[in-house]
Amino acid sequence: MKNKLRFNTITIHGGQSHDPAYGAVMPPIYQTSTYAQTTPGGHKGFEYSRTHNPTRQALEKSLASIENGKHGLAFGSGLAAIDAVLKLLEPGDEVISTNDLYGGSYRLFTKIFEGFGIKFHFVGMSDVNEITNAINKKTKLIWVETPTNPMMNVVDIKAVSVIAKKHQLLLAVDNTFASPHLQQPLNFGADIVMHSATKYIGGHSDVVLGALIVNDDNLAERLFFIQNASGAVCGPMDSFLTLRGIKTLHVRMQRHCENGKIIAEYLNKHPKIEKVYWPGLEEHPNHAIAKTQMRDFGGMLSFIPKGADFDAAIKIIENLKLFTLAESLGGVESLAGHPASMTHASIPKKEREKSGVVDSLIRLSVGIEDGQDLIEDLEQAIG
Ligand code: P1T
Repeated sequence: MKNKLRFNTITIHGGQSHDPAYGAVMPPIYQTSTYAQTTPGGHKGFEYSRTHNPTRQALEKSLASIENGKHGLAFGSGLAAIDAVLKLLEPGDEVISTNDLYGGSYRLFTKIFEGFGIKFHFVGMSDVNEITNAINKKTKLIWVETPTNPMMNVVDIKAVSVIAKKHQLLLAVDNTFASPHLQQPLNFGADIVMHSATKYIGGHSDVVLGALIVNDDNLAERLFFIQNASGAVCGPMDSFLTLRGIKTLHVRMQRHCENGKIIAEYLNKHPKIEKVYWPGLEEHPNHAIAKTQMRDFGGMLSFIPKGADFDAAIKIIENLKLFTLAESLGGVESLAGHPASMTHASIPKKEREKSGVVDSLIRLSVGIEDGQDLIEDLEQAIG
């Protein structure tokens, strides 16, 4: 057999082996907090489940393999994974982050880590010169989200990694919106890939979980130390559900992309729609980078109805029947959200609007239902 398997095989087999006890094909849910020892330290590699758990370990190996990385670490949520990355830093250090990013990441940066003496610069990364301009002697980390939540800006990971390497900075990429099916940031020179596996990786809206994937052994060791010392790990049941999700990631993503395309094109032609943000559209400002960096363009998009204000946008969302009004994204079912009052409400209005998150912006997570049914739902809701 070939050494290097292809992505559609890696999702199912990557890093996995049948359970040694009874040959179970799926890793069993090892619902245990601790493991018997014959003498202190006399154990089979597992001591205590905050440190290691066989189901979590199976997931971590799978996560590493789907990102083409060496080490995977799983956490209790995406934010817990981001929290672990920031704990690599010290008071006085500085971070350069995308200015359009998940509101919860912004809240963690500004409301928790700024209090511990870490400074954040939020810049538009479509122009990488903005990153270079913000670098100084205290800069330690570049935090990239691409595509961004919710404006769907695409950042050129390779170009940012050249800057990061030149200045000896860590580059972390939140790959939640793309999933490893669409892009593998380590291949473009990122040091850390982060996921809210709650989204496409889990894929069924039934689990909250976070992930980090790295290649460097020393960095992995520091992150494993933080994971164990801070303790924000995921449980065995959630690890199992996420592993099950990964096995169909490639198939789900294909359909998310197909449906994303037909809905983006439908909305883009609709006389009552002002603007559609989806990187697959030729007029998208980062379409050229998206085409080279991403395998396809995904199922996330945002749009602004013509002449709409806060109330008009909410009315459209409330009219939707197949799209469920809810936070989150990346599950098999379509969701609609209002970033200004939901996922991005923790960003001050002035800051939010600077990056385009206006009151009339609607965000869609396009699921894997029949695309025509989704279009008919949007048609009746827009009116
Ligand atoms: O929710 P959690 O698993 O902790 O992941 C946080 C997170 C991190 N990064 C990105 C890009 C995200 O979109 C999220 C979570 N986002 C939503 C809940 C949302 O509806 O946008």
